[in-house]
Amino acid sequence: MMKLTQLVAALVAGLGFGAASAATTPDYYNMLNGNTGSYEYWDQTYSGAGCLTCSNAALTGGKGDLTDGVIATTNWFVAEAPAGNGPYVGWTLDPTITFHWNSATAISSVTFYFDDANGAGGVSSPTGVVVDGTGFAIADPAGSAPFSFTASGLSFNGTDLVVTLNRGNQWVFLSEVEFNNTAAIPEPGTYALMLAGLGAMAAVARRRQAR
Ligand SMILES: [Ca+2]
Ligand SMILES: [Ca+2]
Ligand SMILES: [Ca+2]
Repeated sequence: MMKLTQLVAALVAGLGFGAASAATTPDYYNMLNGNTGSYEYWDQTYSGAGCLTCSNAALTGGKGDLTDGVIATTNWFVAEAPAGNGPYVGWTLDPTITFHWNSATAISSVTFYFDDANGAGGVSSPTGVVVDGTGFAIADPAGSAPFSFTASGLSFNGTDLVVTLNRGNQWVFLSEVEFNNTAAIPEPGTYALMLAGLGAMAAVARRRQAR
């Protein structure tokens, strides 16, 4: 039988002290490739199937610019010049992206990293995103710098998270998408109750041993 000290240790470990938020990365994402403009705003490092140098080609089963950890810090006309193989994927349609996990995954928030550019070259912040069927409006930030938007309060738990970006201009430019799950951490009062319960169990166990 498990000793009481081991039981307490196991319970404390199971509660996950300090683990308030967990990032998760999808196993792959499916979408239509970006477009050609002054340069080529494709997802050229994409690891799956599809034409990496064709505008709006179906890309399936891989990962690339959107989940490589590289977040653009300058506008498209700086980050993409002159080759167009930079950190962004840029579209002249409202892209729908399906992010896939091989096993069911809980997600409570999704953060998008967009360019703003205030209309330079037809690139502006999007008017909103739809995440797992829920619409989120995005206000055009003051200034023209790249920015992030977090869709929070989600209760997704599954393998395929569908996202649609709604353009505010001719183009939408996206460089990264991050996924997080904020675990439900018991409040301190819960711990106190549990410890009191364990204390009572220990007292009972001691009494039984004494008999
Ligand atoms: Ca990236
Ligand atoms: Ca790119
Ligand atoms: Ca702006």
